[in-house]
Amino acid sequence: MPDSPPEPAPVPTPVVAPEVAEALAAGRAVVALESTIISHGLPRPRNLEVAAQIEAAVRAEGAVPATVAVVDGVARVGLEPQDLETIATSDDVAKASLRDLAVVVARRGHGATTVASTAHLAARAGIAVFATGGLGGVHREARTTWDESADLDALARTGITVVSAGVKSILDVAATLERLETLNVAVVGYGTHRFPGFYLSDSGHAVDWRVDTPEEVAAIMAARAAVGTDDRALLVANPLPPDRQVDPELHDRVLREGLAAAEAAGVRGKAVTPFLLAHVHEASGGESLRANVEIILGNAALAARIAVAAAR
Ligand code: PSU
Ligand code: MN
Repeated sequence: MPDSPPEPAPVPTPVVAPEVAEALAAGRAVVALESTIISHGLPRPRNLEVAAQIEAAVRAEGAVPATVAVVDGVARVGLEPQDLETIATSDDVAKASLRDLAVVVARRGHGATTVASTAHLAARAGIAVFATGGLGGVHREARTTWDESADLDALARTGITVVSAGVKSILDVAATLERLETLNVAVVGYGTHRFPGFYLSDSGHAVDWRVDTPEEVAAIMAARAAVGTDDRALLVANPLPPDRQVDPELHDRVLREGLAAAEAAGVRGKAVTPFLLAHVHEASGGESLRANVEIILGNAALAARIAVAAAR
């Protein structure tokens, strides 16, 4: 008998951490968290510290955190401390948007999930609420580069409530809001009628709906299920308080320089966002990093309060 070729190892299926699975089964509050902000969005070694603080902020409001990432080829919803450390410190962590997930899993690699892939894996696990810093969206110059974040497509087809401080100000905010409207992704401002500008409390654009309590968001979530529009995302836009935003003058200068530097360096594709964020963090002398951390911690806490209200 000729030797038959070795059986390929089975593909590892996504793993929901026991604590997260138990909370979901009991109907308790869970908040999903992305990991690209940890691996590609924040500088080391601060990133690992912040990753732990984000989870703590969720717990402090009575919800269970579920950070999402691919570790050694296993898509995980809920990470152990050593997994979080791998994503924060390893040099071979791919930025894994939705289309990259299967490649990273098949290769048994590490992947940090973006808003798109985090929302996808979290919703599949039955998680209703997700916190991030800022969403991807339509880039400036998209008319010539066609650079529009895959986050938008994922939000249009994933039933999850996402808390963010708007979209990053490196983007074309007006165009992104138009795309969200086209894609039927609902946007509500938390405590405001203005769409936040990530580092800035106000992007200069309005939103149609304002909510003021987690209970109001939970009521909208229930109504979405009732009318059948819960097959796509609900976006809760949560601004930094005005006295915590980055000085608008510093913000505009640093951003202008960053866009010029990206253009000069020929940065393309999924490298654009990490490049611009790193430039802004460096050029603002830590001020944007301070704001970025406050944004994500504030969003994690609000997401937890919404998840708690929705679980009642
Ligand atoms: N917000 C941040 N830092 C980040 C990101 C968002 O403050 O690093 C990440 C998110 O994971 C988001 C991704 O999904 O950037 C968007 O990347 P792109 O523009 O390549 O789609
Ligand atoms: Mn892009």
